[in-house]
Amino acid sequence: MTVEATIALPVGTTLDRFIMRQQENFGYAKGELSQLLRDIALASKIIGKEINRAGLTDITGAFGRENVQGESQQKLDVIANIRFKRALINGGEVCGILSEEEDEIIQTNNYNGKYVVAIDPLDGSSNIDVNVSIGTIFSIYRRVSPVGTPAVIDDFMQGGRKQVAAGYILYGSSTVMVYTTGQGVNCFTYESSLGEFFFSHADMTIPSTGKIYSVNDAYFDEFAAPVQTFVTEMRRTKGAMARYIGSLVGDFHRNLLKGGIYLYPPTAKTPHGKLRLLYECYPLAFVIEQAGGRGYDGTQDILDITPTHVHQRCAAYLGSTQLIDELVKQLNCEV
Ligand code: P6P
Repeated sequence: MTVEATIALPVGTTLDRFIMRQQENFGYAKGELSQLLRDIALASKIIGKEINRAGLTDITGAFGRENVQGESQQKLDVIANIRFKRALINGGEVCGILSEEEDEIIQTNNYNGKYVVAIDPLDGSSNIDVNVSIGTIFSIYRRVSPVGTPAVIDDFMQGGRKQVAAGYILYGSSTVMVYTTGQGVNCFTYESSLGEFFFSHADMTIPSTGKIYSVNDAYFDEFAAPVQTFVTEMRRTKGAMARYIGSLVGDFHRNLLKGGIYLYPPTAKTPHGKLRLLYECYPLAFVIEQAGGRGYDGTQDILDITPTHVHQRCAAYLGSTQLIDELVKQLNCEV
């Protein structure tokens, strides 16, 4: 290493520089998707700052309204929704947004925007008040409606395999942005003193198996017998670890790094599953497949599900390929 490098260590590759370099791999790219990813990163920096100060400002707790899911909105759910909408509207690349927090698709009036975004602005927000990691999940499609017109529902209903990019931001012990454009999965860690995301994990790959299983044990008796058998087998695995923090992005990210499986099976309260297809399961299934894992809904790969409603839910099993394959075997032998 040269003297210069030892006395002035390189700080690393910023997200912006990485995106620009990746853009060169897309012949047709004119920078719109790059700008869109930067817009998402900008909003996440602002949200991350507000989350980290939540205890000092009056933005914890319930907002006093329910969202389209009938769930009590936390104040930070509303703030995150506003921040991401504003960043995407002002960025100009997006003609429409589907947000977990709003019933209808949001028209940005950027009729020339070539993309639409489906987003869960802040997932797991009930954990904010107890300082547990939370996250943003996003999914990006090229629009199918004509440029120069408003976004339409069909722009969002193309199916998981039509996503052009997807990922998440995890506001945890550090803030990381993980995303894929179909060329593998890369992770960027936020350096708040510089206000930049820096390239920290290249080409993330989930171990082909693992000992971690993430499921809400309180619902065990409501799970279908094959799922109960799978969980019981996991419990008996030597070195098995039950890890469930009630925050999807946190559980997903840990399992992506260490190997394991996240399960949200149908329950009595959520017979079709709890997680939402368009802005939770599709994007995370895209990431996990790109990282060499698998996302399954109990009958098919999540990315192959044909969407029927923008806020529809699905059962979700996300993780290491060998664990999902074992679960599939259990489910099929039930049939
Ligand atoms: P339960 C948060 O509401 C969420 O959507 C995910 O972040 C989390 O994994 C799951 O629900 C927790 O649900 O029913 O176990 O509390």
